[in-house]
Amino acid sequence: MENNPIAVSSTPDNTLVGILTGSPNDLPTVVKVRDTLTELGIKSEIIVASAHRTPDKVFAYLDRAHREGVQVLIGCAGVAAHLAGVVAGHTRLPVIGLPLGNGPLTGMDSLLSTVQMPPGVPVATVAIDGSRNAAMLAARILALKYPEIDRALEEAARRDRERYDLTADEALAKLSA
Ligand code: C2R
Repeated sequence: MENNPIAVSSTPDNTLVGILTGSPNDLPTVVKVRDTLTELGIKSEIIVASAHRTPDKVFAYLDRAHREGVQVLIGCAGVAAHLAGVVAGHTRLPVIGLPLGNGPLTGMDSLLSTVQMPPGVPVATVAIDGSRNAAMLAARILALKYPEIDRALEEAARRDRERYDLTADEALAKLSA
């Protein structure tokens, strides 16, 4: 990059998004958040920690995240999903909640326990298992500061719109390919 001033990145090298999740069993859904952030050129990290089972690990991570300049936090959890809310109570960074649908109530429990926060402690809650939107919302917040992320979002939206330029038969052929 040093040889090419045009390619100088406006995005810092450090991790910008911390993704906390309540159990290793959540990881198949939660890695999709990281995948989308990576697709947009955003560095993130996943921490498996539970507000119920390992609160000390949650708080230790939040201390480190603050020190290391993480700017957006995403809390993912199923069933009695208190993780994102507890995180929001311990930081002034923006917190996004991703309710997971892996429990016996298929996510209505996690949705309500993530979204129904008391006034003053907001958690921006996305849909049940809405891993892509959790990442997209984090990216939109970061795009206010980093033009490169804004451009990546613009490009992702352009690619998404391309699907609508196909005829129905072309789209069908693509679906069955
Ligand atoms: P196990 O599969 O490990 O028994 O966990 C996890 O996110 C998981 O979806 C079952 C579910 O419990 C959730 N969990 C929470 C929290 N910690 C774990 N909701 C929390 O702190 O909110």
